[in-house]
Amino acid sequence: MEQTLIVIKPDGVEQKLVGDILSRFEKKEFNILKMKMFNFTKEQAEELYLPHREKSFFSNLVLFIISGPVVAVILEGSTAIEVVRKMIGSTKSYEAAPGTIRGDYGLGLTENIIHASDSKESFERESKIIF
Ligand code: FUP
Repeated sequence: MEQTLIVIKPDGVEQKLVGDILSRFEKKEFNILKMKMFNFTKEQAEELYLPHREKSFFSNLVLFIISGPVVAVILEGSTAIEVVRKMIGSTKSYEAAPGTIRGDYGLGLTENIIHASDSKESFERESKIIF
């Protein structure tokens, strides 16, 4: 069994997608191990997106993720990291395949509904910031 972290971003919460998104992961047989709704502080957000600190979109990304409440969840299941990444879809929502979360709910890039850890190392680092 493997664990991964998802964060439903402020646009996902605003669009009332929390139930639908959690339902997808539950139907896929993931266990919900931890869950919390909260607002990121600027410091936490900068820490989360540290790997992107040199990118031009960094400050917009931080401003967006602190703009409203988010829901963070630790999921557990077989090859969770890879499967959850497949279920969320491509970073650019307008390119994400239909049937994926980003593919089904929006066209944004910075505002792309959901975050999911992309490796074991990211999961360890990111979940410590939040839980
Ligand atoms: P992902 O792992 O799919 O969330 O994507 P990345 O780690 O590459 O990017 C992290 C976040 O930065 C994405 F959720 C969206 C945002 N981003 C932008 O705002 N502009 C860009 O050009 C690329 C990414």
